[in-house]
Amino acid sequence: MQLEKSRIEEHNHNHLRDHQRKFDFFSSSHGNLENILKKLMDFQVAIPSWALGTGGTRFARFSGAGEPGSLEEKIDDVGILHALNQSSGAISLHIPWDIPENAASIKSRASKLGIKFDAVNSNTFQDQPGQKLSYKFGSLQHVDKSVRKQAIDHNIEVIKYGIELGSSALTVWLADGSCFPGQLNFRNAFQNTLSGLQEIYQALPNSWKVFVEYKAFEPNFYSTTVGDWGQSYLYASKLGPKAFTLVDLGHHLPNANIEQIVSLLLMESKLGGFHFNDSKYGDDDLTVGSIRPYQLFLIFNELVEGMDVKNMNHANDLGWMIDASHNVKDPLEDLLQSVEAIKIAYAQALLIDRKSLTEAQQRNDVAACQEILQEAFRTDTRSLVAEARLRKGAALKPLELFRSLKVREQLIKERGSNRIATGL
Ligand SMILES: [Mn+2]
Repeated sequence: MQLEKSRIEEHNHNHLRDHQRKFDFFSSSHGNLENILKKLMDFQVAIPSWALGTGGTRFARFSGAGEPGSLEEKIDDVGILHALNQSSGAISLHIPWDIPENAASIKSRASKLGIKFDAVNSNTFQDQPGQKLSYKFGSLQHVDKSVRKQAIDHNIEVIKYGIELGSSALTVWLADGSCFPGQLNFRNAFQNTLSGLQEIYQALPNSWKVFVEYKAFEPNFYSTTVGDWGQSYLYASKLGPKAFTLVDLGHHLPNANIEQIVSLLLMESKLGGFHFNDSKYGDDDLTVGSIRPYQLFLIFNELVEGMDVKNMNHANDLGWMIDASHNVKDPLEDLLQSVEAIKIAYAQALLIDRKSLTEAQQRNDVAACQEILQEAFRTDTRSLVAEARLRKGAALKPLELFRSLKVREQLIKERGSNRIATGL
């Protein structure tokens, strides 16, 4: 299904007076907002193809209904999100879950909906039906050269699919590691992984980037071969200028200072992109901003400051992606909430009084530093984010419109209640 423009206009018309009152009040205390509005309008967050269906845990998966059963339907779902918020203009595909059988037709379907292809993701963390060799004991780190070769070939194949779709980045997340002390020679595992990544790097087109994503633990519980940002940074540095670290918010040990990691990676020009999500205990893959919105704001504070120092384009110079799993919510509703949370935090970070903060830092005025940051964090930026949406022809209240148009009910009618999306 596709959303008719007139339904969005009707919805906005009904909410316009209320919105205008709130936005006028906001503007009256914030001066010229045109620059910030422009940045908010440009900022797009890629939707992961694997998050459009219901996720599960290792215990159970409780299917939703009307899930997308093909890559075409997944693109349609992102089209619905993008029509509602004009902030989800990209999709990040996972191979082999979303192999584009006919790249030209997939591309044109996406482009009609205003959707581009963000980073493509390889998968060597599970065995596929008919696969020759197993990844049970790792992929690029494996002691057996032929398993490593199979994993390298897969990544190169993923790049080829990405080229056909107009993507320009490859994300590599490896589950490689060990579950017990003594299982693995750490240095050999690192060297094997590095040499595999080097071969994959050789296959990257000039305009491409490769993102090396790290994760502290799980599915391996004793060691992970790309376990933290230091290890990812080491790989990315040894690989070369097209290699970067990818930060997934859920992939750290508890209480890690992610904003500091972000700041230093940016300083070294080695931050490639983001997987947004939120968590309470581990890699929970929850809705962005649902548990720790202050952390999200502090991360955006470092992003905005660090990108501005380097004159980077906020919208395009890093990869912005969601990586989440929706076990109990409607995936599309959850994704609307996540994109909204990202834009609220980004807007708050854009409002920080940088000059005063720098001056307060210089005089070691710790209380003032905190006041300045929290002044921005406690600002309700929802009307600002809504104004940016309105100007792009999106809905003032995306989630409300999603519900009042009965989008999910329509998708169930079209697709049935038993369709299960490909993915985890
Ligand atoms: Mn991730």
